[in-house]
Amino acid sequence: MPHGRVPPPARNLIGGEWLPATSGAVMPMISPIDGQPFAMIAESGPEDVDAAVRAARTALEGDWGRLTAAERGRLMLRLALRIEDEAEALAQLETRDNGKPVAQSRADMTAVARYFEYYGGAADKLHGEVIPFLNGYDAMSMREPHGVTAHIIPWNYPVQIFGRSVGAALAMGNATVTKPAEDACLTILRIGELAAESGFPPGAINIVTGRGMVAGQALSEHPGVDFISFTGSPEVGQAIHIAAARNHIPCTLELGGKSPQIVFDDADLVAAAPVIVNAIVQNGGQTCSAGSRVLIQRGIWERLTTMLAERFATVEASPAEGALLGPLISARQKARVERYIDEADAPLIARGRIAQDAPAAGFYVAPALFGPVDPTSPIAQEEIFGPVLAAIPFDSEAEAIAIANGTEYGLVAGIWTKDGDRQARMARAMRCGQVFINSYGAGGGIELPFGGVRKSGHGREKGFAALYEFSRLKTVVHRFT
Ligand code: TAP
Repeated sequence: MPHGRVPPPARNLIGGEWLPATSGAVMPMISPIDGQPFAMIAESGPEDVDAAVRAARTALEGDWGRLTAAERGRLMLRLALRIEDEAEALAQLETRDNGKPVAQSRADMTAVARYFEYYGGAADKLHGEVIPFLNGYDAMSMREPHGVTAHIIPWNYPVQIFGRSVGAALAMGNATVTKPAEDACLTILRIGELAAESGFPPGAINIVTGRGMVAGQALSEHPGVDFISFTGSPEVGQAIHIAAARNHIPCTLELGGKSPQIVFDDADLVAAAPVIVNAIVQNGGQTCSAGSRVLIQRGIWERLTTMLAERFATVEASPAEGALLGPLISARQKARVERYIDEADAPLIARGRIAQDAPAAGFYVAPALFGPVDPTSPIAQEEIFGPVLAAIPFDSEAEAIAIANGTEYGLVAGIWTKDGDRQARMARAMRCGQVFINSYGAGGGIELPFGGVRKSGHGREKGFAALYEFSRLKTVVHRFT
């Protein structure tokens, strides 16, 4: 299988150089496809993180900081084209590293190129304002970068999350330090190589691999960091929030969800059923915005659950290129998902299969549809991060709203109804960051501001909104005579 050109063992990208961990420590990468080690990465410590933060600061004070917004944008557009040129090799590497089917890895490469294109094009479009003030004064606001931004990235969509977060930060002139997840980081390292080839000055993009508890924690606590972007679990998100508070710096937290798809009895079920299944099965359900609950109005319960069951039963967890469902990321994640399935306190409506040619040591889990599920039960409340869908019946609109908003999370909601008034009411009633009507955009939408409320986190990434997050406003008042 092609591996891209990451040299084994992969090294950290610090100040434009590829460096091993100062301690010399390395750690193995396990492929989810067959459970076998296939590469080594640097197991970095606080001293490596410190070197990366210093390199970012040096870049801000040097060549990177001196670039105009248009020049930054041009570099980003060049990187987008390099990613497109290398998309197939990157996708193959991502699949080996992360396990997702190649077709889904290809979509991720299209998305990361698009993030650099989108934010590269936006780099010189966000500017300050002149504010009407007193006679004899000019008052204006200007946008500035925070400085050194830290990006702590999970394993589920490594390059997409790298693109959306590092792309927006670079566009606004920040210098970045990324700590990818230890379970999937090789493709981010390869994009680091492409960035260097595209002409990014040393230190604008730094990448340090290693363990979250060591390298991730050192980065989040580093006093030289001015802003943290974190995507991952609520537990670690809370630790990041505390670390940011200790250093008095802002952060964005994107912490997952328990997103509902709400299907009313007038909905187009033929359109809804495949979208509902895809939204929980694609990427193995390891998507923060996965539609992991389906709320079904009682009059269509039988019809829709039958349609969903038919689709679920045909889904195979498989290493095939075009599979809808590949292996999960790790043995730990597989065990976690299987535990939820084994302990589910609801009837099993349908179960998919594991393909016969799936390697026995790979991390495959057959998808499961449960229902009717009590809205208070663990599989209706907790983020499983696997291909497990909880079907919950409801009678009235008010009940649907109460169930939909009745978890600690609030990231995305899908509303399926032809009634325009109900669409408008429901969109307003959802306590979350994104609402899709008669569609569902799990994972998509580069242009669409994205983020949550409560346990799903706060701050917005994607779209133009991210540029506001990754910059700060300065007011300048100029008295003249
Ligand atoms: P996390 O532990 O939250 O990992 C996310 C990122 O944070 C990784 O880069 C991780 O590095 C790093 N990290 C871990 N501990 C850290 C610390 N103390 N300080 C700073 N950074 C730290 O997620 P996970 O263990 O991979 O997955 C656990 C559960 O979290 C999943 O089952 C799922 O429910 C949820 N999750 C949600 C999302 C999204 S998109 N919302 C993504 C992933 C997981 P290492 O990987 O090297 O430890």
